[in-house]
Parts: sequence; structure tokens; C-alpha cells
Amino acid sequence: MCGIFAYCSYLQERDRKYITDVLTQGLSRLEYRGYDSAGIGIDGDEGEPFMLFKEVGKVAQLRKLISESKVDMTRSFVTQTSMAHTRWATHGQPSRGNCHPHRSDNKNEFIVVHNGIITNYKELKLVLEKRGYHFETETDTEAVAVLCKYVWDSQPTKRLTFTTLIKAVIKELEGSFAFLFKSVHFPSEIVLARRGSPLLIGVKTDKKLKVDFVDVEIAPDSDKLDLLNRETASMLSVPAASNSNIRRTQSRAFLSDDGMPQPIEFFIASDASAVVEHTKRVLYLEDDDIAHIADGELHIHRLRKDDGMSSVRAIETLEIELAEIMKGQFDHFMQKEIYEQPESVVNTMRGRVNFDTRTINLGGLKSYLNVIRRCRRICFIACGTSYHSCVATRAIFEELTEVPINVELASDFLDRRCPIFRDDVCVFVSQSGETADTILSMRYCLERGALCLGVVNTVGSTISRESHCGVHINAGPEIGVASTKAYTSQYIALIMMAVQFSDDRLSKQERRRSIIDGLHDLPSQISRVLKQDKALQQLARDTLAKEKSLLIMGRGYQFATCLEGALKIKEVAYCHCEGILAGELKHGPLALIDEHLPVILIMTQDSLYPKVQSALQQVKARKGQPIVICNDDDDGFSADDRLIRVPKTVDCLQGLVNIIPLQLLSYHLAVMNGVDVDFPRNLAKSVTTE
Ligand code: G6Q
Ligand code: GLU
Repeated sequence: MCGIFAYCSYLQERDRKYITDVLTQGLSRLEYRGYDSAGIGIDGDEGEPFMLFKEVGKVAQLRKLISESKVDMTRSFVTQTSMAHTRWATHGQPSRGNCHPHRSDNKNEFIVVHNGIITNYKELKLVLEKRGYHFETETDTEAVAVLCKYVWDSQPTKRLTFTTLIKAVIKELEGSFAFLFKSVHFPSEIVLARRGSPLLIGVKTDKKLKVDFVDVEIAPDSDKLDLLNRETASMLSVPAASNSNIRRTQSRAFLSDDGMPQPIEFFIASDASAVVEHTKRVLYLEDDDIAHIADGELHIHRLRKDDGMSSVRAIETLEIELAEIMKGQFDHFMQKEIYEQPESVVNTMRGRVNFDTRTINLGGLKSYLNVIRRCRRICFIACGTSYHSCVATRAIFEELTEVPINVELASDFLDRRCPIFRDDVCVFVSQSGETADTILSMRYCLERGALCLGVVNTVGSTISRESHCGVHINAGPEIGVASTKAYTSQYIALIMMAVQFSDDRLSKQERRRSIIDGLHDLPSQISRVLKQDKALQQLARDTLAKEKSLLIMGRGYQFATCLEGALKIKEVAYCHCEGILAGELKHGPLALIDEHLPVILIMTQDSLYPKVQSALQQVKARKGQPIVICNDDDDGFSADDRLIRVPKTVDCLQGLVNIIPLQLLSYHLAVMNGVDVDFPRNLAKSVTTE
């Protein structure tokens, strides 16, 4: 969830110092989104059209790099375009080389910044390499920069417009993105494109704009290059510039009364937080919009014509202030991250789950599959929430792989000096990839010759670097100390692993397919649970807010949900809460049950339902009045039962849906208790000491 920022000024004299300050300030405003490195691309001098500055770490370090450079900062420009980026690495470690902007070649013919993931970059890279193009980074983004040059080089007449060229490039791409492009062939122009990642344009003028919208221009449709299938570049079918030069409509917003060009500035960003200090007049791009800024005008095109989209984009006036924007409509990052889950789970699956062929392909594990399938056992090792995602998926690993599974808390694993052998596979699950106990456990297993896999959110983290192979969960940065979206993404990453490890077993095929179908429906099911937020807030206020202690019970797949729900309530609501295996009730915890102790019982429908039903009876028989989490269509309850209803999914995925109400309850309890939700006392986001 990195950030994009760009600054374009037209007929406004601006020196380099001013431009780089605007860019780095824009990046600072996006810092809250989380990132690992930053970079900018600005107009250069004679013989060096663009200058790139890139640095690992904070924007402050990038500022330092710029201020220490020998570049003439007093040089001024009447018209210029410049771009900036904070990177949250998905492909390739955080390093200067992998920082954006990326370039097409050593002459910087095209430079690009990108948010998101290009899932077919490997195929593109292969084709481009075969055609003699060179690559210098590990990123997916570079393939796009090189592709720009390839399209340009393939047009002998060089009469393409910048927009047409970028359209041709975008049509080749799969995945999610927001892009900014600059090129030496189109000085002072910039092209923007988006699909799946947000992008907005702030407009600043002295005079009022003529109208409050920008027309979407309809140009002739260009074919896909079909780069991956065609043999020769000469078959490219990008329409010639003579066609696409024709502007079918004029952007009325930028016409001046006297026909004279007027000074104007554009501020482009991933979100409004970086723009509001310059202007409150903004326009949001839609997916598949291609925006072109040149000569002080903004033009918006569509990737395909006649696709039913509105023919104008409104220029809105933002009413909100900076602090509000960073967390969007949310009061806290934890709340924002809970609400991001319909999207973050899709990002975890993107490019990995094929819902048509019902197959899963985790690129990071591919070359190790044979070793993994021959292993004697699989050990999962993690702490806290990450440990719970392992507990949640243990049963499906056992069922699909038929290999013994151990799930270990990293600290205890180390304390016991657990025996580990060469034919063990050890999986280390960690949001941060920097948790000391988990890292030490991994090093312990590496020393004993086991294959070590990382399941990590942070690319370039210690676990991501030191493990043999692994899966990045791609949940985007998690800022709230209480882990929410990382849990659901880890859970899905582990499910995907279980499916892939077993895809040589025909007998499990039906089961695998039903899981993949379940994954398909998951984002909308999570959204449905989120819609109950108001009711959950009321439940928290009316029933649980004053309690000092709480039990959450369930069994089978839902034991992990109980543990994770209880952890959330403990850490942010400061309320004692225990997750209990319902099967253990009569072995001790039943003694606690009376009419006073609040109990949440997870009773969604799976093969253990009858057993959980008997736990419900045991609680009720002791005058307990549990709140029950049950499926939408379960009619086995009476009108006075307190229910939280959730959609039904495949048994091994049900925990992904069931955890959402518990996350929301813990959040509301925390707010009601006046806790600093994102930074609960005594806790840190990354626990780097034992
Ligand atoms: C939970 C916390 C915490 C976390 C562990 C492990 O809400 O965030 O329990 O899961 O500290 O951290 P990593 O996943 O980063 O290893
Ligand atoms: N996938 C790109 C990379 O790893 C962009 C990541 C981002 O959105 O910052 O460089």
C-alpha cells in the first residue's frame, strides 16, 4: 500500500529545489500507508533528460540524498513534470536498485512508478529478454518500463502519441496497478493509468475552471499487441498517430475565456492526503482510465471504447482535512485494516488462484514442491496472531497432505530445543518477518538442515531473506498493533499452500476444488459481515462493555478463531478473555459458568456442530446466556437467543468469516474503554527482542 505522487506545473516558474520539496513533502504525506523505500524522478539537464534519486528507508533519508547531491538546485523550469514513489516491496527486496522510478534502459527513455503487482511480468520479461532487452532489477514494474520502449521501438514511424503507446502497454498487463509514465520522447508530458489501485488528480489554477468536470475522450480502439503469442514485432497493431492525434472532444475545463493558455498545476497522488495542502479540487480516476497531462491540459481516455462508463469525470471539492484523510473514513488504523479485508484477501490470492481452472500456483514454492512432498512432517512456528493462523489451518494440512503437522509457539519451541531433522519442513509465519523468537527458531532449524519456508507480509524482512523459499501474503502494510488483515491473509496463504502441496493427489481433487470455490466467494462474504458493524457496536455497548472477563468457545476449525478473538479482546480492550476448546469444557472451564460470566460460542455448521450444540446446552443448563455466532440459515435458535449471523462457507474457510465479528467487537470495546486502539499499552508492532 505504498504511495504515488507527481507534480506537474505549467507556465509557473519553479526551481528544482521547490520541485523536489513538493515531491518529498507529498511522499511524507503518504508515509502513513507504510513503505520500505522511496524515490523521485525529475526533469534533468542537457544530455540527461531525467534525474532519478532513490533511497532505502524513510523519506527523510531520500531528502538527505537529494540535498547532498551535486545537482544544480537553482535551475528553474517554466513547465515540468516530476514523479515520486514510496515502495512497499512485493517483487525484490527493498534496495536502491529495486526502488522506483524504474527505467526502460540506461538512457532513461521511459520512466515509470507503479503501485500494485503485475502478475504476468515473468512472461513479459521472458519475451522482452528474448528480443534483446536488458533488465537491471528484480521488480515486476521494470517489465512495464521496458515494454514501453519495446512498443516505441517497434513503431518505425515513431508517430505514436504517448497515450496510444501507454494504452498498448496497459492492454498487455495483468494484475493490479496505478502507474505514472514519463518519456524523453514526450517532454513535459505525463500519462497515468489505473486498475485496482487508487489515483487522483488535484488541479490548482488562479482562475476558476470553466466547468467542474473533464470529458472522457473517445479515441479509436487499438488492438492488444498479443505480445506473448506473436513472433515478430512487425505484427504490432497500434493505430498510427495520424488517427489518434485527433481529439474527439476537448477538455472544456481547461479552455480559457480569451483562448490564451493559463498557468496551472496538477498534483497526482494515491490518496488525497498528499494533495489537500495544495488544492482541494480533485478528480478521481476510474479503473481503466488513462489520463494524459500535456500543455497545461488534462485529458482522460478509456482503455476500451464504449464500455458503459460515464463520459465525464467530476472535479470535486474536498471538504475534509488532512488528518481525516489518512485513515480515510475511519477513526483508527485497526478499524481501517478490518475494513480492508475484502480487498486484502483478494491481494493475497491475486495471480496465484485460478478460479477458472480451479488451480493454485505459488511461484515462491514451485521449485521446492518435490522436496516438500517427500518430507517427514511439517512444523509451523510462529507467535501471537501468526501462531493462530497456523492453528486455524493445521487440520486442512493434515487432511490434504496426510503428513504429520506440528504447530509451535516460537518461544516454547526454542525453550524445548525441539528435535528437528533434515527431512522436516519448517514454516515460519510472521507479519513483520522480524519477530525475534520466530527468527531464532528459523535459524535453529536452518542449522539442523530442515527446509525453511517463510510466510511473511514484509518483503525484504529477515525471515523473507533468510528462509529458503516462501510466500508473501501481500496484505499491504499493517499499522495497527492488533493484527487483523494479516491474520486473514496468512490464513489464506496457508490454505493455498495446503492445496498446492496436495495437488498431486487425485483423491483430494474434489476437496481442493470446493476450497477454491469457497475462496472465490470469500471477499463478498467478509463484506456482508462488515455490514453488521452497527449491530456489533451496539452489542459491545449493551452487553459486553462493563465486563471484566469473557470466554470464547468453539471446537475443530473454530478453536483458532476463539484464540484469535480472545487475543484481540485482551490486547485492545484490556479485558481478560480466554479462547476455550469446547471439548475441554467439562474438564475444567465449566466451573466458571453461571448467569454472570459472558460467553461467546462459535457454532457455525460443520461436522462438529452436534458436539458444539451439546456445549451450548451445558452452558445454558448452568444459566449461562451465550452470544452465539451461527450461520445465516441456521433456524435452530429461539427468538430470545442472542445471535451473530455469518454467511456459510467451506468448513476450513469458515474461520476467515467468523473472526470478523470478533475483530469488530474487540475494536468497539477498545474505543468504549478509551484505549489508544492502534497503540495499546505495553505492546509493539514488531517484537524484535526475545
Ligand atoms: C497481534 C499481534 C501479535 C503478533 C505477534 C507476531 O495482534 O500483532 O500477536 O501477531 O507479535 O508478530 P509477527 O506476525 O510480526 O511475527
Ligand atoms: N510490485 C512493485 C514492486 O515490488 C510495486 C510495489 C508497490 O506497490 O510499491 O516494486
